[in-house]
Amino acid sequence: MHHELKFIKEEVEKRALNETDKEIIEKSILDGIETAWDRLYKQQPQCGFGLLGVCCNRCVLGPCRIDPFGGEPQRGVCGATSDLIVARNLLDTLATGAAAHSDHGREVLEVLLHTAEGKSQGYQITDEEKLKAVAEDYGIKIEGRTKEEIAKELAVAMLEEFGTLTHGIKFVDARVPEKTKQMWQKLSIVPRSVDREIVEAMHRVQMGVDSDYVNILLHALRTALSDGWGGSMMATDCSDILFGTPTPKTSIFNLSVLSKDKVNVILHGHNPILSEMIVKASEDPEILKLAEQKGAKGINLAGMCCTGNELLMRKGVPIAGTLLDQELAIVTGAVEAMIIDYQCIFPSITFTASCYHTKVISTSSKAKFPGAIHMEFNPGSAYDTAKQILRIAVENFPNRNPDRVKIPEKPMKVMAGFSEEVIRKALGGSYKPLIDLIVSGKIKGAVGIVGCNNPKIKMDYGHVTLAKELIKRDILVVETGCSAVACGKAGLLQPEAADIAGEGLRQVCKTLGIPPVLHMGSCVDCSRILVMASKIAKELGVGIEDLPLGGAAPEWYSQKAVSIGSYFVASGVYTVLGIPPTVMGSKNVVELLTDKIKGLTNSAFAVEPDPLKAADLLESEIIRKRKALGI
Ligand code: BF8
Repeated sequence: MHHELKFIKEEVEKRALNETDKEIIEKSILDGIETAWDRLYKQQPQCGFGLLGVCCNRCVLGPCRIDPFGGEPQRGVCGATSDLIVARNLLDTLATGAAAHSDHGREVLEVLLHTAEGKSQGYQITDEEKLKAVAEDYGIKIEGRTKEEIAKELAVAMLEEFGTLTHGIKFVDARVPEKTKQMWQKLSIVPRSVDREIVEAMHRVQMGVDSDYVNILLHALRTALSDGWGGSMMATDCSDILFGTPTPKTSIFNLSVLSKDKVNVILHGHNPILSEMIVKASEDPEILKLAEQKGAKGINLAGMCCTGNELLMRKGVPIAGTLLDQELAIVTGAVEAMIIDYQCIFPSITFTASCYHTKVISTSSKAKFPGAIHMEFNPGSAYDTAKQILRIAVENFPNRNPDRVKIPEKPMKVMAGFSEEVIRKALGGSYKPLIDLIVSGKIKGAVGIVGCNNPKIKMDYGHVTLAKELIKRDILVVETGCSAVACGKAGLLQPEAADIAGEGLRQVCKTLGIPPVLHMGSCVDCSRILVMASKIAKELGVGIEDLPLGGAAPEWYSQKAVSIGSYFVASGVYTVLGIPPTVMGSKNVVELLTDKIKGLTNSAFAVEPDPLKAADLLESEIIRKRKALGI
């Protein structure tokens, strides 16, 4: 028994950095619940061909694979080499991610359109100022028109842009610095439309279409740009128009945010369309009364993954955790309902829930989960559905078994809500003060740390270690997605975290009362980072590729992260990955992405699992760019 406990403690230490996570991981082991860590273990050894990217399963001439050691076979049945197989796989992966972000964006646009037409229930246009600013980028007339008229024209223009006949994305014209755009024009990678690049990617990976790995990778960059400057940016901006542009707010993070005596509802997924309405319905007197009748002290909402980030940024809703917390939240035994939309939801979640009293409620027709209660969500009846969903959660409260409940008791305070607009306004309306700080060297540069958790890395270790190391070196950190949540759990999203920053950055943060790690939102909100970079570049009269910036995804897992990393690199931002992408089976592809691309976009990918070494790489790149700018 003693041995067994020691083994559990060791296992828990290996899995996570955060104490509250560790508490519940231990419970998961004691309760005999299978989690992603166990499934990763059972998958060992993972397929070597797959890890290197040299396995091709796209047609039934195969499946084929290439001998990575140079022996036979060196070609698939169709004749594809390792370069081609790797590049095709990468384009496929990236297009999947770009499609995920952009399809989410399209759904937000549809709700904006319905709202402008008065056909949605419970939604309204909240941020008129942002609506007008975005409409201006689209060349839409503002004077003398109602917000609904403007919003309708904007939503239609954006929806049209998904497959536009005009061969262009407006945000690219309106927002990308001229020099960066010229760089893309030279490479023929200016994105033409969101759907077109993704569909063309699917076309090119068909056998017998694109067989040149360089050509494929260039199209991959173009597809990624259609996500970053297209689908994702539309998702961010129209969510702001509907629900408000984020402003600074405080909240709390980690599994301790679950309540002992209220109905706990987790909102998991990505799209704010549903979850915003749940927030509204959670204040409905009818629902609150029902909760009281069932013996609960109210409704406690907690976010998870990027839906969590969306709600935190605009409403200050607490966040229970990241990708790897989804199963742990259920293991607390205190969750009445987990409401899901799409993306990053483990297909096993309903199985986990079946071991406790938790009900999983799916809401999107494109993301059904066997074992979940499906309650389709439509803008026309949004509020009614939100109430119905909450009723199920409340009715489930009496089924909670107090003997199986364990909720950690150390919530971590965070400050979040740093939209580009807020940062700019705090600086007095322009980036001049920030530029001065960078020129003076008080702040050396900035790095966007983004992306997921991955059980291949001790949960949060990569994000937190890298962020701490960068701020120590006077490099400002901006974050989105699960990375921001990881750093929030570690206390880095508080103004007090400036104490561990380098002297220059510390002074700046203390003066402004901000944390040294700024939470800028969900993963589609990486577009906020792009906008910020582009505004700084424009003020300086340079391209984004000239700025002392970096990107990192220390614990990424998702296809979406491949798209984000690629639009960062294509936009000129050097990006370090903590997990190798499945491209190592082609020396040529690796060389292009980590080296030769520098001559094209003044940036590149690097792979570095050790966050301390990743910090070295990012710092030296920032110094290189500073020198080139003469600062
Ligand atoms: O879209 S960071 S695990 S939740 S993919 Fe998923 Fe990764 Fe989290 Fe946000 Ni983004």
